[in-house]
This record gives sequence, C-alpha cells and structure tokens, in this order.
Amino acid sequence: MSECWWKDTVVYQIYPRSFKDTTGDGIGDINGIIEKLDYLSYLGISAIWLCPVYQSPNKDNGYDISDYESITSSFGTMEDMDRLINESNKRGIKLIMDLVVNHTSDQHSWFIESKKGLDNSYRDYYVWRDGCSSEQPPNELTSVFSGSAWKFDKTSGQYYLHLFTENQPDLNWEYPNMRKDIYHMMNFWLNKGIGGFRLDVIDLIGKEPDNLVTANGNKLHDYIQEMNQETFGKYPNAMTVGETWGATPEIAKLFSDPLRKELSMVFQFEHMMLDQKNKGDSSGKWDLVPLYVPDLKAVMSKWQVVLGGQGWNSLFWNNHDLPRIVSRWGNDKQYWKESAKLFAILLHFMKGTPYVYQGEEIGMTNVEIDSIDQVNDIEARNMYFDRLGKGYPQNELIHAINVKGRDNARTPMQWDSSKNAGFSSGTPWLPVNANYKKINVASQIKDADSILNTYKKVIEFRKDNILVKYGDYKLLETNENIFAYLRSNRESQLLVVANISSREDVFDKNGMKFGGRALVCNYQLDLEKEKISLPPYAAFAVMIDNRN
Ligand code: TEU
Repeated sequence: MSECWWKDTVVYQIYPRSFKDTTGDGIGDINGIIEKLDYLSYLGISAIWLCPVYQSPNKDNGYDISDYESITSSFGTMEDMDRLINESNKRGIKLIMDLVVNHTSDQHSWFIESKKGLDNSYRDYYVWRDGCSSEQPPNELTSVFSGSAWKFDKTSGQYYLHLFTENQPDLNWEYPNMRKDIYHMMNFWLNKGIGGFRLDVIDLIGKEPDNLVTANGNKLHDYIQEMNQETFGKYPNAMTVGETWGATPEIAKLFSDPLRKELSMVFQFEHMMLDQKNKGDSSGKWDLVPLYVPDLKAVMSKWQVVLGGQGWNSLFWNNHDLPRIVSRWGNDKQYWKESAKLFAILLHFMKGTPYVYQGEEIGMTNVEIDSIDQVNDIEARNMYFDRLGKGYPQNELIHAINVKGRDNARTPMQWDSSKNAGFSSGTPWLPVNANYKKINVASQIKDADSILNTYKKVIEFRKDNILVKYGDYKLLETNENIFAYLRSNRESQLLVVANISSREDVFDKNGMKFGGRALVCNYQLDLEKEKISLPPYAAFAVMIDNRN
C-alpha cells in the first residue's frame, strides 16, 4: 500500500451515539458499528472517522474526555473496540479515531488533581490565571459556546481557561510533561492498529490566552511537528486530519505540506461560513444570510487551485456539527432526491479526500423543533439563553437553531422503515426524524436510481483514478447558479456541471465536445445539444471527447 493511501480514499464519518444501537438503551454502540461494516463495504468507503468513543461524562457528547484509554460504557468495552479495529482492517477499512487534545473533561483525573491547588504536580497541565477578583476574569476571551472563556475556581482562587463549555478545561500545551502524556496515549492507540487520527480543534493548541490569541498561535506548528515525530510520524501509513476553522490556504499548506511533517490534511470551513453575515467568523453561524452561489464557486475553486502540490484538500458538506446539506443548500421537499445527488456529484470529482457523514448518502434532512426544550446540543442551548438574555426575539433564535443547529446532524441513522428506523429497540436518545419511512437505507439499497447508489457510483469512480486524484482543476465561467468545472491531465478531461437552484437553467458547451452517456447524472439529460437544458438541481459528470 502506498504511503498516501488516503488520497484514494473516501472516508465515512460515524457519530456512534446515533449510528446503531444493539443493546436497546437508545444509544448507538460499537457493536452496532461492527454490524454495519458490510454496509460500509458495499458503499465502497475505505476509512471511518469515528467520533469520540472514550470515557466521557458527555457534556459535549464525547468531546469532553475523562479517560483517553477507556471506552465510554454506553458504547461498549475495550474488547469491542479491539474487535472493531480488527473487523474494519479485515475489510480494508482504516479506523481514524477522533481525538480531542485541546481540552479534556473536568472529570479527567489530570484536572481533578490540577484543581487541588497551586503546588499540585498536575497544576500546569491546564491554563490557570489570576483574575482581578472572583467576579472579574483575567481578560475578555470568550468561549466558542458563549460567555466568558474563564471560570473561577474557589479552592485555588484562580481562573481556568475553557474555550468550549466550562466542563472542558483547556490543556496547557506549553507544559512538556503534559505533551509527553498525550503522545504516550496516542501511541497506545496507534499500537492497536488504528489508521490515524482526526484531531479536534487542533489549531487552538498553540493558544496564547494572555495575548487574546486562540487559533494559530506562535508555537502551534512546533507542537504539531513534535507530535508527528513522537507519534503518528513513526507509523508511515497513518493518516491525520486536523480540524482548523481558522485556516486560510496558506495556513493549510503549513499543516499539510508533506515536507513539513505535520498532518496529512486539514478540514477548513471557509465554504461552510458563506451563509452567515460575518463570513470568516466561526462563531457567526447563527446570523443567517442566504447562500450566494458565486461565492461558493469562488471559495471552493480557490482551495482546489491554491493547495497545488504542497498540500491536500479534504472535501465535505456535512459533519456532526453542521446542518444537513440537502436541507441547507438543496431543496429537501420538491427536489430532495435531485439536490441530494447534486451535492454528491459536485464534490466527489474534486481534488482531495471526500468525507461522507452518516445519513448523507441517503439524503437525510434537518429536523424542525419549536421549543428549546427539544434541543439537546449544548452549543445551541447556550447560544439561545445567552442571546435571549440580550433581547433577541425568541422566534428568531428557534429559526436559527432549525437552520444551523447541530442536532440536525445527530438524529439517529435511518436504516429501515421499522420502529425507530431500525436504529434502536428502545427509546432513542434523540428522536428519529419523522421522515424515516420515506428516507432509509433499506429502501434505497435496492433502488439503482437512489441517492445511496449515486454515492456508491461516485465513490467507485474515484478509486485508482489518476485524473480525479491529481488532474488540474479549472472553474468554468457560466451562469450565476451553475457550478461547472473541468479536471484535466495530458490524457483526458472530465467535466462536472451542477445547477444549484430550484429554477431551470441552460449550460452552454462553448465548443466542448461530449455527448452520449454521462459518468453519473441525476436526470436524463440530452448531452448532445450545444446548449444543455438543466432542470432544477440537475448535475452530471462526463468525459470530454478529446479526439479532435
Ligand atoms: O468543533 C469545533 C468547533 O469550534 C465547533 O464547536 C464549531 O464552532 C461549531 O460547532 C460550529 O457549528 C469541535 C467538534 O467537532 C465539536 O463537536 C465539539 O463540540 C468541539 O470541537 C469541542 O470539542
């Protein structure tokens, strides 16, 4: 296997809590994932990004880890985990574990010790500062999840930093002993045969809280290079993907240029911040504006071109923090099937490693709530109460949660039309989307024309395809709502066209020669015509005829 196996891979993201429950407690588990591995093989993916399964009080659904080397009991045991790693590897599926090293849970033994007092040997594992008083924190840094990022601790009379909830104290990366313990733990997992890590908010570990700097601090890349040397760099096949909300293409190159020995690739979110007022601000998500398609074309194309040979893209529309793409930028009513397929076709011929988030492959949609009592997610709840206190109208806040809230992505996986969508025999921790009788795996698997089988097709097409893997990318100038691009190398050229709108449009071939059969499409289109009519959300990919 080549070193860069992940350039050929499509990764499937699993949110274990919502994937498949085998015990009837309403919470998905590791055995449920094992049960569904054959389904994932059918889909054709060759890596899993597994959201955190470590021991956790679940204040932020596993992103608050209280013991990195044990499994949270509702998900199973370490033996189950070993079996999952084994069973995945047997099927040629690498397991990429989500790892949170920017912070731990406040129930982690390191923090319990650290809190005991200024002279405790774990004190410096976390970020402690004096404030002016118990009412006045060290400075005005705010948490991503609303309010101050500092929490006063009565016992020691100091404040600790928490960039997320107060139950997620930030680790102090300046402290070498702490870093050593983290590396030791990472090697524990690598030795078990996992395929690599997805590193949660990794761009925050170089924070300089006294300078009000959180992302991309001065020492960030030193820490990552050290981590690489001490851990996954020793495993030549390991794949790593860093979550970096604040990355520009230049920053992404620093992370993913192979010569720098840092990470395989990063997740950047520039395209995911286009439907908000303040586009570059990861906390601006609740201030909604409609997507302007030319912005999407410009941003995605920029990332396709600028990384060049010095970096590698990750390609995604969805994850456990984002609303469902078919509801967000597609049309989950009249053009549900067409628009869900459009997003598969548009993304999977780009350069980079595509990620499919559970349920995306069957076009799962957002859910609608009408009261905050129905919301589980801590981010949305904190935002709601914070903004309500500041005088925002309640209906606006509920609307923003319906459009952007993280629960949208977290409703249980819809396997079939039986009770609870076949997810659990008990009461699911988060209600199943009411549309599960229409939208589920069982009905789509047998339908050649389904969203699921479109995903299968585009995933299959990428495998060992040099053109999709390395070909040049060029955005074509077309009508406002048509996203069209070419991939080319010396031998061949591939064209992808997508009409991101509920209106008909026309694509002008401008002398390009192709016709006959598309590689994949979501309507029967007449590709022979010079001007191709595109119904709402039409999309196709086709090889260009280079013979003359
Ligand atoms: O997300 C990082 C993060 O900043 C998100 O909270 C993001 O700003 C927000 O959800 C946008 O919708 C990671 C994890 O993916 C997320 O699930 C965790 O809650 C968070 O880190 C803290 O660990």
